Amino acid sequence: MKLEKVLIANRGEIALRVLRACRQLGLATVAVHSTADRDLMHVKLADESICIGPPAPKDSYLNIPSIIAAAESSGASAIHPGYGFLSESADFAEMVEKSGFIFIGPTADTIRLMGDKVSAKKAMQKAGVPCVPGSAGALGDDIAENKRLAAKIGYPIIIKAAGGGGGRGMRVVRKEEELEQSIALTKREADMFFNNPSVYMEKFLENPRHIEFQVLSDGQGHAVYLGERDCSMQRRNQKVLEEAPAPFITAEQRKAIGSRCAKACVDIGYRGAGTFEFLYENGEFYFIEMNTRVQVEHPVTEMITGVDIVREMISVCAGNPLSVKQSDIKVQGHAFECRINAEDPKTFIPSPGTIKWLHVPGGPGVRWDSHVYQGYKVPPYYDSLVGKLIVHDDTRELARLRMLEALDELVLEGIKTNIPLHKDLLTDPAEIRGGASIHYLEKKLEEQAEKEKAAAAKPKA
Ligand code: MV4
Repeated sequence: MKLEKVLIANRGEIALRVLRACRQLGLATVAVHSTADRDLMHVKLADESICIGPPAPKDSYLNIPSIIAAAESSGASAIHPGYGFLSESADFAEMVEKSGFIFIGPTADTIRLMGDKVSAKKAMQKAGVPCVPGSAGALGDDIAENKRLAAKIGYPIIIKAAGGGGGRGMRVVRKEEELEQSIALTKREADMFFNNPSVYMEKFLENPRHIEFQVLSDGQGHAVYLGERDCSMQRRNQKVLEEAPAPFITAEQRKAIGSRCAKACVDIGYRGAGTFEFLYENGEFYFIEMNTRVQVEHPVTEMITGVDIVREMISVCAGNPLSVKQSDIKVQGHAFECRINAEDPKTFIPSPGTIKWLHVPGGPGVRWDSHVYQGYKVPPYYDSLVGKLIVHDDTRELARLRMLEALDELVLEGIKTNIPLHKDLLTDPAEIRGGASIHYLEKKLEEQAEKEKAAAAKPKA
């Protein structure tokens, strides 16, 4: 089928990012939006727009029949799901394809394979991607057998839901006495949350970094890796600051892991943009999950490789072969991304409202991916991301300094933002060094809260 018109089944900055890529490819665009999102920038810019329901995501951005109906009535030929919402719903992808539209992402079967973390791990192991040591598949009911397995792996271990991912449905077990209970509890939660009681076991890594590899694959036998990102700076599974390349990862490591990820894509007939998530500890990479969508933090990879990931994912899903080959791809310089959220920088409580004043930084190597404008009212119904500030420079230190300058120039008034948190983080000795673990930010925030409590309790001299 020829691709002429794309329906964008998302909102906010990613909807605008997809619209820009469509424009560049000469494709017409259809924006679908909730009643709370009539004023979104991409709705104004799209060739057509259709209201698909009330503010609650389940009634609009997660409403499959409404979205398919909008595609029908607008004559769109493809649907781009963005990230979040329906982007990793195999049922949605299947419905889209069965209704005669192109799903801009992998096939429903691939999404299903990767959505089940047990089958994903098996597929990746088979393709030669290094995985966390653990159970060969889902755990059975034989307690003695599970105890033997845990002893062999070595405590601490972690029990994870096969249907989980992104940090939900996991439990760390530190001694054998707790194993039986922990498996039972995790199974019950998994059944409730994911409608799938299946769980598996892994060695628990105490202090890893989160490093992920970006891939692009055309489903016609070609795949490339675009290097890696370090996303270790996170709080409650929400990434805060990302960078590419990952500090202290060598070109040899990049090639060794990246080429295995690309090969795995060819093996499973992967189509579109994808991310292989790894934990990195003591110099070793351990695969944990694959994300089958475009990710929030894709711009840092675009900055260091010069590849337009969103344009390329649309192109390959339209049936074109990859426009880049591995030898074209060079990692150049260093990039950071700060996620700018409408939230209190200390309590993290969301801060929706009207943006009264906006000034965006600029200059060489500065990029602002955002849908917001002066006078725009951030609605309370969705996640609090209002923009992504991305910088690129020749070295990590120059990029860090460039980000600090850009953060100083960025003005967003009328709502609270986490800009102060970013300024603090980018001057933190551990961030200056690079390579902090996934627990660093939460520990730092805890220590800061302790100090403030102590200071408040102390009577003034
Ligand atoms: C782990 C782990 C330690 N050991 N698996 C959390 C999110 C989900 N994607 C996987 N997660 C983890 N899996 C083993 N075997 C620690 C985490 C983890 C984590 C991983 C990435 C980014 C942030 C995290 C925060 C807490 C725990």
